[in-house]
Amino acid sequence: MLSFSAQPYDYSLPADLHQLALVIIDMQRDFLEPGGFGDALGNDVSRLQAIVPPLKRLLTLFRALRLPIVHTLECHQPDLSDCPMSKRDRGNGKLKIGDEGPMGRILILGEPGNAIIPELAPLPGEIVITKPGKGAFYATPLQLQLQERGITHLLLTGVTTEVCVQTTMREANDRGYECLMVEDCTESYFPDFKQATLEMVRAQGGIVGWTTTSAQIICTLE
Ligand code: C5J
Repeated sequence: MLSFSAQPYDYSLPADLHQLALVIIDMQRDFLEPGGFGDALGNDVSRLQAIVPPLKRLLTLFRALRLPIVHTLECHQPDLSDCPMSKRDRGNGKLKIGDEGPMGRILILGEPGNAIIPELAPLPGEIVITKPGKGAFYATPLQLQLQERGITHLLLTGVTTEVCVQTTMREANDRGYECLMVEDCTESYFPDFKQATLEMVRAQGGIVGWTTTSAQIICTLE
């Protein structure tokens, strides 16, 4: 069985690598570009760009090896029927979910700003999950899609580390998946929150799972 160095201890890959999926959370213009949801909440969105090159390398390797890939998008229906008022009303920004912004309506499915950034755009055959919440299992068919493919191991990447990535990882951990967060392929608007999340995940013998770098994964799988 293949394994590689991770924290808090080595991560073992499944005997059949097709049981391992790369999960890319919310790499959308809404979070990475000025004028989107992240910007409307008052964040410096430029920080998130740093993870695009290593994440692209990991994605390219998964594509070359024909291993499962999951993309998620945080989004709402145009009529906001899946957006709790508590979520829409939260915050003091000028623009709220559903309002017209420079890239179209904020966090609305199908709007230009809601799309995944072009560098990481999904290809046909890759799983794409649209989700109204922070966790990718809440109100989505993700678990069914993973079960249908026999997927047991998940590499968690994307943005933001302590919100949608960590929430999804905790949901997956409770459902029995062997989860690993890829340190240089996830980012937060708040560096301290990212660091704290990595430490939380791997504390207590890996209470939520493992963390490691994309280099460890790539040199094991290549
Ligand atoms: C947020 C996310 N931060 N993708 N969403 O609202 O982390």
